[in-house]
Amino acid sequence: MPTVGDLIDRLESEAAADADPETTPDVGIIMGSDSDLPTMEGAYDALTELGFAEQTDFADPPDARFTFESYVVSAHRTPELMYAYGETAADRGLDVIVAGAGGKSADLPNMTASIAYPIPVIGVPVQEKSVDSVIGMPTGAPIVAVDAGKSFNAGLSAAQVLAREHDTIANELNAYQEDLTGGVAAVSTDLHDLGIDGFRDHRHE
Ligand code: AIR
Repeated sequence: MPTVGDLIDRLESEAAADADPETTPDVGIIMGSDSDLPTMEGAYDALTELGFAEQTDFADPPDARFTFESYVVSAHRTPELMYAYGETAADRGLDVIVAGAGGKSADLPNMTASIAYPIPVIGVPVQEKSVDSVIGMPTGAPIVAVDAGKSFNAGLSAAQVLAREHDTIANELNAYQEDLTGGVAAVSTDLHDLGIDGFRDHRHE
């Protein structure tokens, strides 16, 4: 069974590898527990919708140009791993981190924001009760955060950060927004033209 020490060694050797930035994961998705996965999957959904692929092997990137990786990192159960992840993030080629944690002591996003600084961290409070601990940072120690559970938006925000440098991602973001707008227009037209009863029937068809 792999140990936390093995994972730390892995991160450190990847950081020392001086890999070509085009082959490293662009976005790191980390969460306090695998029980956060159903919530954090939204970030995965957003990024895959924008054409990102998941990188499961640092040394063997997928064909897609833009990639993300995912790890469980607990601020309280594995603080050394949290430090290693934040400290190696830049050298491992990450440009932005999406970090989610739940419970009242949801400290992974805020601590990672300080350790990985100046890499931006987008915090996801997994539950409503986690919001204060994610966003409550002192002056000078910034974090960007989304509302409780809104990891899909965190994925979009991560892409926005990368889009400042990469036109391909900006184009994907614009196409996504056009689809969203078109979807509202279609629903609005149907609601009006079919009437509420007709719209309900149409939905259940
Ligand atoms: N958590 C894990 N390590 C530190 C914290 N704060 C959070 C996880 C999860 C919650 O504790 O992010 O939302 C419960 O975790 P578990 O593993 O008991 O289900």
